[in-house]
Formats: sequence, structure tokens, C-alpha cells
Amino acid sequence: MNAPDKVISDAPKAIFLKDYTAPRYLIDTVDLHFDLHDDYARITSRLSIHSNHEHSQQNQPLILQGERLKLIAVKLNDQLLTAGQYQLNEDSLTILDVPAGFTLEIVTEVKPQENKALEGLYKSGGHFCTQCEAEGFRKITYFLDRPDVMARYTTTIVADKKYPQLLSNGNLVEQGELEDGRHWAKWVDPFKKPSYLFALVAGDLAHLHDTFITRSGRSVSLRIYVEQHNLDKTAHAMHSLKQSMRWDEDTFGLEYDLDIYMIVAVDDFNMGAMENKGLNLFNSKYVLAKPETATDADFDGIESVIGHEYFHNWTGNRVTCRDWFQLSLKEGLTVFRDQEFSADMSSRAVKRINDVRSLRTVQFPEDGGPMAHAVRPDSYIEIGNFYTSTIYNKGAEVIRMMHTLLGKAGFRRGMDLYFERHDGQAVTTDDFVKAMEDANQRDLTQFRRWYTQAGTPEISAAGVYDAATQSYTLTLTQSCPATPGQPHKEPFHLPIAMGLLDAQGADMPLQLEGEDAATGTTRVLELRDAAQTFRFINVAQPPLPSLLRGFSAPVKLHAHTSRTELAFLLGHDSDAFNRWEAGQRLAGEIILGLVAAYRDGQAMTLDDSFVQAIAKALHSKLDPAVVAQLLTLPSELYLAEAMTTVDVEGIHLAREFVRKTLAQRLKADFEQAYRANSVPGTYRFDAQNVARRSLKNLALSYLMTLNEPAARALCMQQFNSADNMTDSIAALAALSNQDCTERALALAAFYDKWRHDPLVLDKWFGLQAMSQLPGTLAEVQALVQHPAFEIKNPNKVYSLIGAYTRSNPIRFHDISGAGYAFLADQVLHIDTFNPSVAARMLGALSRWRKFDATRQALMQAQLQRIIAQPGLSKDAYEVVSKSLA
Ligand code: B3K
Ligand code: ZN
Repeated sequence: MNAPDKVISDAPKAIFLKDYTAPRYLIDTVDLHFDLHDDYARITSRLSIHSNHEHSQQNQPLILQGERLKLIAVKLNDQLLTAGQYQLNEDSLTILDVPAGFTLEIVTEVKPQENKALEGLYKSGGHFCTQCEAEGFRKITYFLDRPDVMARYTTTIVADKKYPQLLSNGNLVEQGELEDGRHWAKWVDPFKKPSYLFALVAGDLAHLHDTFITRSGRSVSLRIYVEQHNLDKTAHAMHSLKQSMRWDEDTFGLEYDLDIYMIVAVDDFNMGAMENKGLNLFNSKYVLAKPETATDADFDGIESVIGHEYFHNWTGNRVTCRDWFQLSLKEGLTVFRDQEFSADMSSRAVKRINDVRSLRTVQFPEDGGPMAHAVRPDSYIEIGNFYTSTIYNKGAEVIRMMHTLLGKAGFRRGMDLYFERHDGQAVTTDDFVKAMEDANQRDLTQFRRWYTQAGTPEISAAGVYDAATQSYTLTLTQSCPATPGQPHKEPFHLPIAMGLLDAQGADMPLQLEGEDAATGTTRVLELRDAAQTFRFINVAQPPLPSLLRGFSAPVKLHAHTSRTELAFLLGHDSDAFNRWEAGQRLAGEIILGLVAAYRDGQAMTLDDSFVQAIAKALHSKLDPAVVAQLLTLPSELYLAEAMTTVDVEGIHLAREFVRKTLAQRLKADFEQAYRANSVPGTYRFDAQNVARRSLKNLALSYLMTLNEPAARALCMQQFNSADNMTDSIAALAALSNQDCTERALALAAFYDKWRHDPLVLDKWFGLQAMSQLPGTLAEVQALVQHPAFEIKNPNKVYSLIGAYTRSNPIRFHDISGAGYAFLADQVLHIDTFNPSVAARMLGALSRWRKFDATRQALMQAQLQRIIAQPGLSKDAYEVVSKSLA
């Protein structure tokens, strides 16, 4: 009785938060037995179940979820059930008559080797592995597959000895050999957990071992499992894990709770990693690194994902989500925690800048488009589509705002109370906010709107200085655009961190009317009304406001700041984030002005004052990592967000014009910065070296816009002599954007050198996909056929198709529509075996209304072509139907 492939006969139905009911039955213990074979796996699951008295009536049927399973047998209290005693559907197994407490034994079979959706039990690179969040456990066995059913798991794995490592959650309690060349291992997880945290691995893996002593003196065995040939790329991941463990103890007093912590790297993984209890599964991209193969950005990414999954042990595993509408309870909070961890490990300012950049280029567009949803959504069709930037990154901003409003100590009190109350429970975002309120005697009723209202708020600021009374009056107003299903929004409760600069650029002391004395030079104003006025007194001279310091709220700020004032803030603001912000706004205004000029048929010119402001930043004494950020122009995606109708060509041409003009006018300065920041000696991954490389490589990218022989020679020289991937990729990226003979040579040499390293080849695919040269689509189409490209490997799809469609606006939005047709072709194919990856790729088409009429029609046509496809997954259906609505 193999279940058929997911077929959409009727339009898939939405699930609503308002329909939540507590489970009728609960599971105390789960005893799993996996019998793994090359062509099938047999799973025996013994469950002890009791009815959840408050929430169930007598004799209510037990409905278990299950998908794509072959049911072999069901026993109730050890009695085999016959066909009339249960009902089997495409996605459930119903046991019609059950007592108040009983044991259920279910035997199922699956085919891991055929599972290319990479959810449930599957094979990657010859190893068995699992991915159960959100609803993958039901692809292993019939179960109450919902996070508010928490149980204790025992897992026995039996497999051929060619899979020497047999791993699962918790502690290894027993293992043994069998006669037929097979062996077994038994694991017990002492902590109650929801099914989405279950994991299993069976494979031929080597591991790096280390030990961590917790602050209470317990010794934890740390193991990172990889394929033998990758063992030399695990040191950074191990270091990051130990740093994370220490940081969580120091920052939140949270200690690890098992005797063993395992990380397994697999090549085929839909997301970054998964926080299964005691046995994290990772996309190998977020584990494997050595200087020769990984860039500084990769090293950073590994540190943050290792941290993220580790931090989930408390925020997600010990305290989990009641239902999937609460996903941000664990994800927003854990992203906030990993962001703070990374900030403490390196440059706080650069970390904040990068986080805000991604918020603006991914989350803001999502919040302004057809897929907009609240941090706690009201409904979904496929939960897999809600692992979004809104849930993760806006969710983290919401936590950050509470941190800002309550202060560090207040936030910590709230966290302590949250764990005191909810350890071992499945709870809601509201429970989290309540703990923050109760620990601080604060009312966050209005603040909760951040969880229920979608959309990016817009704040306007206007200030008036009165010399006679030496006062400065700041008026802030807020509004939020309508989003699907939410035409009207109530005002938000927002923390606005701000300061006032004097004519020398120094911070002025801040005293609000009614206060006895000035306190501090950065204040957090609390904006709650649609419009609110704040009056500062004893303001000795007309100030220049620095608003939203550190990006204290995820909003769009409109303030009338002149270009001269922006340049002044860029040069002086004591808040590093706002320095960068002023520079971005200045550059953004200039570029958008040039877009308008281009449309009017006027020549583009660049104001000398901007060139001077950039030169000043380049020569400043700031951390080179911050300087590199200041000199990076706003991206085409960010600029597109600022336009009502995106001018694809105009933005690209204007931005490139500014880059090239800066390179021409500041050529000697960039050459000097390149030399000054070249790091002699062997590669080291530390803040200072990373900073210098980032500025050096930024200088190189500016110089390369000139496409002059000298710059190309410098680039080739760096490419050929680099002892690390950061420098190698920076040179190759610069070359891949220029039409020159060196380009093909370098790309070919790179491929030859790295043809056996799939993660490095992902970079090679990605650079070609992101090239601004006109032939890019043809190259991408050819690369899809390249022998090293594998459509069933998500990393390859993201590196090539994802990079082309999401990070190369000028070539993806080609007016011919060929880019759109290419994406639709790929998505339709991918959807037949991996719906979750297919749906993720579709985001590139969903904001079609932002474009001109020609492109709108072309994008819409592809969306309609996709939705007309028979057998389309509900994942893709949800994105396309909402996009077209
Ligand atoms: N919790 C996982 C998400 C996996 C979901 C896959 N559909 C990754 C993370 O946020 O840590
Ligand atoms: Zn997470």
C-alpha cells in the first residue's frame, strides 16, 4: 500500500491558528527500532499513549499523521489490528476504538534511497540521515506529529557494518554485533521532546573529538562527524561550538545538559542545519572550512550557524513551540542569540550592518509583497513556506526591541523567568512576552502587535530648534501600509534610539522636558502613538539628530536630512551603524537621482562632495572592516525597494556609473588602500586580519571596474598567488564581472584546481551566475548541464539558480523574459522531487507587481504556467497562488 505521490486534486486548504485545539492523546514514551537496508528501511515504533483527559471525550478515535509510508502492521496492546479496526488515508492512520491508556505498535517501510525531498529518512552521499522539522517524522512512521506532543525516545538502529556509525539522540546505552555482518546501537534520550527533534544517522564517518567542561564541572564529549577526507576541515566548527557553549553560560547562565553533543555534516540538506537534540545535522557548507577552501564569510557563517543550533538546545528544545504558528518563539529568539554571539566574537558594528542589510533586502520586500505575514502568522497552507526572513530575522528584531526596551539586565530577568516557568513545555510567543512583562513589571500589551501585524512601519521625523528657549522639539509619526488580509494597522510600540550632534559632531547631553538633569547622549524614545512629540531642553545650539541608532526598530525612517547633513553624519556620528546608514542614504539618493537623469536622457555626473566624503571615509582611522562597509554602495536590490516601479536598467547603470567614477577619481587612494591592507604571512581568521582583507578586496573590486590592464594584472596576481579562498574568490569575482581574456583563464584554472571539492565548486557556479555580463543567462543555462552540477543537491540549486534569480537583478530581469522562463522550467522540474526547494526558488517571481508592465506580464505568465501544472506540490501552489492573488 504505497501512498501515491502528492497530487493536488482540490486546491490545498489553509490551516488556521484560531482552530488550534490541544491534543486529544499524549505519548509518554516512544521506542523506535530501525532496520536499515540498502533498498528499504523497516521502522517499528512502540508508543505508550494515554488520553489527554481535559481535552478528550471517551473513545475518541486516535488520528496519527503519516505520509508516503507503507504500513506493514498495527498492534494495540500487542493485538494485531484487522482492516476494520483502523482507517488508512493518504496522510493519516485512524485507530477507531482505543482505551484511555494503551500501547500501540506500528510497523512501516520507507525507501530512503528514493527520497529526494530530503525530509524524513533519506540518504546523502551514501549515509542514512533524517530531517524531521517541521513535519518530516510522519514520513518515517505514523505519529502525533505536532510539537505539543512531547515524549521520551529510545532508538535502536540495526544496519550493515559498512555503516560503522549508528547515531541518534541522547546517550548511547548499548551496542552489539549480529551474525549476518550487521550490528546495532541503542540510544536513550532522557529529555522529553517533540517528534521534529528526532534524528538518526548511519554512515561511514570519521570524527573530530574534543571535550567541554561546563561551568558546573560536567564533562561533555563533543564530536563532529564528517567524511574521512574532510576531517582536516573541522577545527573551526569545533572552536565555534566551544565558544558558543561558553558564551551561553556567560550571557544567559545556560549550560548544556547531555553528556554528548554530536554534529554530523551532510552534503544534501534543504536548509543550513537542524538542532535535533544532542545530534545536530548540518549542511556541510556550515561545518567544513579551512583557509584554502573557505572564505572569511564562510568562517563567519559557520560560527553563527553552529552557535544558532547550539543555542536552540534551550530556546527551542528545552522550551519548544506549542504549534507551528509559534515558530518565531524559537527562531526569532535563537537568531537574536546567535546575532549577539557573533557580535561578541567580532565587530559588533559590522555584524549589525550585515544583519540590517539582509533584513532590508530580504525581509522588507517580503513584508511589502504578496507573501507578507505576521511574525506569528494566522494561517498557512504549507508550514515549510514559513521558514522565512519574517519569522527568523524580523522575529529577531522583535526580540531585540524588547532587549532595548527592558535593558540587558531586564531582558535577562525575563529569560530566567521564561525558563523557570516553561522548561519542558511547548509554549506560545505570548508566554514569552508574558515572562518578559512579569519579570520587569512592564506592560507589553501594545508591543504584542509586532507579533500579529505584518508590514514594515514607516516613521517620519521632523525636528524644530528654538534658539530663544534652547529647546529642540522632535515629532515622530508612524504608519504601516496594508498587507494581505490586514487593511488597517494599529500603532506599534517602538524604541527609537537617538542622539543629537553639535556643530563639531560631538554628542550633546540629552535632557527631556520635565527631567532634572541630562542623562546620557543616546536615549531610547518610546513611540506608541500615531504621532508623538519629544521636547529636549538645555540644547545649547541647533543640533543635528542621529535617529534610530543601531537600527533600534525594523522600520523605514523618513527624515528630511540634507546631503550635507548626511555627509556630516557619515563623518562624525558616534554610532557606527548610523555612520554607515548616513552613507547609504547619501549614496542611495545620489544613485536614484542618476536613475531619474538617465530616464530623462540626461548625462550622469557625480557630485564632487560625494567623492570627497568617500575619500574621507577611506582615509579615516576607523576599523578597516567598518570602512569597507562605509564604502560599499547600496545594492541593486536595496535600491529597487526604494522605487515604486523598479527601473532595472537604470539602477544597474547608475550604480555602476558611481562605482566606476569613484574608482577613476580615487584610483591612487584605492591602490594605496590595497597595498596598506595586504596582509603578509599566512592566513589567520581573526578580527584584524578579516578586516584588512575586506578593505583590500573592496579596493580591488573598485579598481577592477576600470577594466584596465594594470588592475587586471593585479587581480590575476592575487588570484594566482592567494594562499586562501577569501583572496582567491575576491579576485575571481572581480574578473567574472569583466569581459576580458583573463576571465575565462581564471575560471578554468579555478575549476581544474577545485573540481573535486563540491563546496568550492558551489562558489564557482555562484560567481558565474552573478556575473553582470550580458551573456550570463546563456552561461547559467549551460552550467545546468555541466557534469559537476546536480539538480538534486540543494546547495547546487541555491548556488547557481538561486544566485542568478535572487542576486543578479539586471540579468534575471532581462526584458526578453528569458530569465523568468528559465526559472519556471527549473522550478517545475525541481518540484517533482523536492517541493520545499522549488517553493523557495519561486520567491524571485512573487514581487512581479513591482516591475514595469512588460515585465509584469512576462512574470505573471510564468506564474500562471506553474500553477496550471498538474500535480504541483502544495508548497509551490501556496507561493504561486498568493503571488497571483
Ligand atoms: N530549525 C531548522 C529549520 C528546519 C526546517 C526545515 N523545513 C533550522 C534552524 O532554524 O535552526
Ligand atoms: Zn533555528
